[in-house]
Amino acid sequence: MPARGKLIVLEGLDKAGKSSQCKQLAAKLAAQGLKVNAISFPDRTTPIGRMIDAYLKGDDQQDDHAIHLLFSANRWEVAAKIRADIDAGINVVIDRYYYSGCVYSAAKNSDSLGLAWARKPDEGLPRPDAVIFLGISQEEAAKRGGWGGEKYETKAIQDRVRELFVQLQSVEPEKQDFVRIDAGQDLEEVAEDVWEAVQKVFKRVDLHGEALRVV
Ligand code: 2DT
Ligand code: MG
Repeated sequence: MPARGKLIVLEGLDKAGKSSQCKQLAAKLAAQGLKVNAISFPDRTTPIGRMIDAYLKGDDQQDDHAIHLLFSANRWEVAAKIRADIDAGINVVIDRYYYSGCVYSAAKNSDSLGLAWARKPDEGLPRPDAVIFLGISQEEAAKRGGWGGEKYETKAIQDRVRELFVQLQSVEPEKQDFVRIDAGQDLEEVAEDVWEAVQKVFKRVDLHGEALRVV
């Protein structure tokens, strides 16, 4: 029986280089003759994704809880496809997942929307075999130039997101899943570290015949 696909997530703040690392990782896996499907959240192309896009661009307003649930629903609408891919031996590389979902919502500091509440709607989603966290210092992020004009692209939110990512990674099960990489290095060095981490995950999962878990 062929090995199942692996579920690898890349996470981090804006400007950490997630999208380009995801692309490179998917290309490297494909170059090894492995099947790979690269996706990103939010997926702005679905009807729910279009509502999220309008919210992020400031064209529409949403209650903090309501938009949070839309981000989660945007993952649930592809959850079955992710699971089917993994079962079929296709590796899935994801740019942002429910970790961004938790920290960006909780960064709004609403009393009724903490990390624990934020995590609930995502419980039951396919759990990644590893989450590669591209960590970048404030100074390095600042060097990479300004953010765009979207909803969370302000210093106050980014600072809070940074703190909350640390909090989220300090408790199980997230603690177990996160692999931290210094994304302040040259792109090539970051790509090498990502590749090394991913190879370890492949070995671990295949060696123990680990099944895909749930969040
Ligand atoms: P991109 O810049 O990667 O397109 O993300 N976000 C993302 C949330 O608030 N909740 C989520 O569940 C996800 C996946 C992070 C757009 C912004 O959307 C935020 C940045
Ligand atoms: Mg962004």
